[in-house]
Amino acid sequence: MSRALICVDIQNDFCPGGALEVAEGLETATVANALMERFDRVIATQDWHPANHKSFAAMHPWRYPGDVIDLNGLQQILWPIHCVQGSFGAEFVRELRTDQFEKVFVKGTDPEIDSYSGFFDNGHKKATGLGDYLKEKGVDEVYICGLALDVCVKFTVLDALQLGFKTYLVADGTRAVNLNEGDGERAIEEMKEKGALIVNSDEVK
Ligand code: VGL
Ligand code: ZN
Repeated sequence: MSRALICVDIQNDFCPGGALEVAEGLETATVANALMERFDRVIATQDWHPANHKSFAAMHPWRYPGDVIDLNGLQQILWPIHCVQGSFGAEFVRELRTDQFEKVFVKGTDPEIDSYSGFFDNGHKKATGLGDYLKEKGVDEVYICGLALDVCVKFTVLDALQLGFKTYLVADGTRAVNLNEGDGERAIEEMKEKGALIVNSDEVK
C-alpha cells in the first residue's frame, strides 16, 4: 500500500486578498503542512492559466464573473482573472511547505478549455499526467486537500475515484468558494455518494 497527499491549488489567488479569494483559504496550507510527513509522497496541482484564458470574464465583452457561457460545447462559469502563469497570484502561498512536493502538475494551460480536476480537463480530453504518475509509483490511496472544495477539489476527488484510487477527502483541509450558499456541503455529499471517504486531518495516521 502506498499513499499520496494531493494538495490542490493552494495558491495566492484563492486565499484572502487574492483575485478569487476563498474564505479561510490559508487554513488549508496549515493542514496540508501538518499532514505531509505522514505520506509516502506529496503531490501538488497548480492552476496555471495563460493571460487570455477563456474562463476569464474579461475575455468576453459584457460578461461578468459568475455568468455561465458555452465554451466550445461545454458550460463554463466565468471567473475573475486569476492564476495567470508567472504572476504572484499563481504562486503557492508562502506558508506552504513546497519543498515537500515531489512533483507539481499544472492545469488550465489551454486557453480554450478549463481544467478543474488535477487529472483531466473539463472535457476529459487531455490528461495532466497525474493519474499515470501515481499509478507508475504504485500509489493506491490518495488523500486530497486544498482549494476550492466545491470546484477543483471536488472534480479532483471524482476523477480519482473514477481512476480506481481509494480516495479520501480531508475535510478540514479544504474550503469552499460557495458561489451559491451550500455549495460546499453539496460537494461533500456528492463526493460521499460517489465513494469518497470523508475524514478530518486528525484521523489521518
Ligand atoms: C478553481 C475556479 C477557477 C479552483 C480554479 O482551484 O477551485 N476555481 N479555477
Ligand atoms: Zn482557474
